[in-house]
Amino acid sequence: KKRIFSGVKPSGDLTLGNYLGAIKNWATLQEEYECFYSIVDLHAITVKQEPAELRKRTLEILAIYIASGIDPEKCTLFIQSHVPAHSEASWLLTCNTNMGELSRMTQYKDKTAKVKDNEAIGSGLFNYPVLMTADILLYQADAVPVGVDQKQHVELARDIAQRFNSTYSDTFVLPDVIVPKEAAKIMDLQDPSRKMSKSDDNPNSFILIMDKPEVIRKKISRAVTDSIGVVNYTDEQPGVRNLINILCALKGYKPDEVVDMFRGKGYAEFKSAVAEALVDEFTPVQAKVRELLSEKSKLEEIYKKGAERASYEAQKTLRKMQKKIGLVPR
Ligand code: AQP
Repeated sequence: KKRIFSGVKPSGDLTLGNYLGAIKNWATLQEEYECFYSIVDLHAITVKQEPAELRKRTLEILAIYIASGIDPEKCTLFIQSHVPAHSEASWLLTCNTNMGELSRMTQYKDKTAKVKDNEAIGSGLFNYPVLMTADILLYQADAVPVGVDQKQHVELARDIAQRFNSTYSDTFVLPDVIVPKEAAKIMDLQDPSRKMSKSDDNPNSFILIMDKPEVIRKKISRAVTDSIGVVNYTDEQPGVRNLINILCALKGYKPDEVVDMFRGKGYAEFKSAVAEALVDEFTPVQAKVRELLSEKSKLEEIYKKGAERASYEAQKTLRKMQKKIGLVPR
């Protein structure tokens, strides 16, 4: 079986973007691949986190993975910081990465665009893609399923792997990207030119996986559309197009089918169909999350077993890296 690695960072409560762009797709892939899925807490701390919140959220995300259909018997589920090889490999790779290539990463540019002063930008944010490279390469992943926003980081991981291989001899598998079709990029409900992000300040801009039905309905009814008033799938109507994408990803429709379904109908009716599709999708997930969180020892067993299995694979690769670089074996 080919292998995949992916993760979500617990930097906020998970959104519909994380669900459709990542987690839902991961559940499908587990049948075909050997999967390593992580909660990448070391990535979350590239920006300030409230410690108690971070701890709580990390476990909630593990519960969300399982409630969304990811089977801990089939996949290795683990918390990134439980496998120290990630931090160690990250340093070894940092020393094989240039400032130039990191400066070109659009996520870094986006996240720092509004910050005028270099003193206010954490260096972790700059080095983030190197840690992500370590995550991927340690497991010799053949592929990495991510939303389009993360594609550039996976390409960088591939470049770094290639460079390491040619400097020190063949060490890493070169990872490919797997991007889901309809849900590659879910946009912000208030500004459909931006992607939906869990760390956005305005809660109306995103739907959370754990949002209550009435909150989901309210947020969708407030989603920005346009004054054209016709449900169409075009660049001129990015808000409507985003809602069509969401409906398609949830219900398996094609965009044209949705356009046909809502011909002659208003936005209110269309939005209410989107909201109900979301409520139908998330209600059972939320119930399962609550059940899992009430049995903490079960979750603990899952992440401990996961860390053990992940460590075994990660250590193998780390030892190879250390040896090739010239570090004396213990
Ligand atoms: N809007 C999105 N549409 C599709 N996929 C998305 N992903 C994130 N947002 C969307 C995918 O979710 C996975 C986990 O992402 P992450 O948590 O590691 O980081 P991110 O991409 O930076 O996600 P956020 O929600 O935007 O977090 P913040 O706001 O903290 O930076 C990835 O596969 C990503 O593609």
